[in-house]
Amino acid sequence: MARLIVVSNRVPDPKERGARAGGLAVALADALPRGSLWFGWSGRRAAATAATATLAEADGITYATIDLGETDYRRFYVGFANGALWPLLHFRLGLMSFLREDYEGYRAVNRGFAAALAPLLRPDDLIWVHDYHLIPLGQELRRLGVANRIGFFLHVPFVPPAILQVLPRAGDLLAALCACDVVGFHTDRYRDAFLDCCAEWLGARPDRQGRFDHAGRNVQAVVTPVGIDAEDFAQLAMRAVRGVEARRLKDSLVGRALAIGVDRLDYSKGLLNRIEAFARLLATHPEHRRRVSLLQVAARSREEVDDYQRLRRELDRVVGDTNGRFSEFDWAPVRYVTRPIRRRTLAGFYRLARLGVVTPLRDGMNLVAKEFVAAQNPADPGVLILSRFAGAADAMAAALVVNPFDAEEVAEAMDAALTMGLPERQERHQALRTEVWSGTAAAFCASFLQALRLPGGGAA
Ligand code: GDG
Repeated sequence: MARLIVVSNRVPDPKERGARAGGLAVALADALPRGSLWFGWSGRRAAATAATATLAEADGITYATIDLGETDYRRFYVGFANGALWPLLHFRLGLMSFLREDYEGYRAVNRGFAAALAPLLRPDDLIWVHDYHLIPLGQELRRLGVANRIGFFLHVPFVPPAILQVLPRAGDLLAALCACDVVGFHTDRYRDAFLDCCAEWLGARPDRQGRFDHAGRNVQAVVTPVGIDAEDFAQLAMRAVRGVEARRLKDSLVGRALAIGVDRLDYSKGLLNRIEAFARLLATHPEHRRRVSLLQVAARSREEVDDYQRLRRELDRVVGDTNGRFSEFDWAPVRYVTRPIRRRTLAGFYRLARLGVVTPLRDGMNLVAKEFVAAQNPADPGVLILSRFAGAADAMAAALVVNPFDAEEVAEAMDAALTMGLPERQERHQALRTEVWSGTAAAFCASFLQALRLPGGGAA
């Protein structure tokens, strides 16, 4: 078996496993084969970006990390990746800011990553690059003479040409991505948008398998949706619901229903719209007052980016307004937690919840939707409300699928969920469960790697 090299912006600290919020780390940690090497940023900042990686071993995986210099960190990570690409790929053009020096910094860090990774490679390694921070990495590796198979998976949505054209240098980035052999997406829609962009900028003429030639290479665009280790998470939830934290939460509810939201504190997750929809529920359906509490876990994220600080202030205000408006001396509608919670504890909280509220304005996939389903008790399951703009909605039609921009529609879905009878809850849960148990993290890795291993074959 060829060795697998995974490259992602952040490499998790193996000692912190399960402590940090973030979908990519969760999906990969669940599925990496022993013997793999995981390369990327350590999460630490230094005076200058390290030229060589520091190696560490844990559980049969080698972690190779480099520290980032302050200027590179600001231009690459804060500036271009999270100030330009993230908003663009989530359809938030008004939040996108582009500076040439940030773009140059982004390209420079990708060059530096390639230079630090190349000496660690063996000729038959399979290289799997992850996410929008590292779009040009494949091209930089090729420039250093790396001839290995290289795959790239995008964890966020891909946008149609009318949106991508707003980004200066979009054509260069697309061409750079096409130095990879396989480019993977969560859904057909993202892959089709990518192929449309390649047709428009690069003149690509893809076949029905998403294959086309560019600059003397053959590239294949595949759809391989991310999932979770569902059985493992279900077991975790079953144990955790009997633990101290879940019992404390249950006691504090004194028989009221629990609605739960779990997200990084990010404007793509629709947190403001969600709180407003919950306020709408309480205003238009007063029978739910005192009968339900929304626990919103919003783990702080990317606090160095101004838009994230603004969102946090705005969320503080909207939660305060809602609680001020509806609270009574012994009940508050919204419980709002910005400290990260341990994964195991979260699993128990999901299982206690009658309602899972997953309403991003845009989301590549959204693993919380899958975790919520996996954690439920099939005999008495909670109901999932899911945004149609999450990639997860493509295969989870048995959820209550909503448009998160329509507060009334979301409030009505909350009412429907809170009043839904057991047979309908069970029927919907069974359908969702089948989906979550088949689309696991292991299945994701296997289908992407199958495409990467087999020139001319693989997933479509
Ligand atoms: C990107 C894409 C795609 C959240 N708060 C806490 C916590 N979390 C965990 C959740 C879940 C993960 O973080 C979040 O995953 P998502 O998929 O919802 O979102 P992103 O971080 O934006 O991930 C996304 C994903 O990549 C994979 O491809 O699905 O669309 O944006 O696992 O449970 N975990 C802990 N404490 C928290 O407070 N321990």
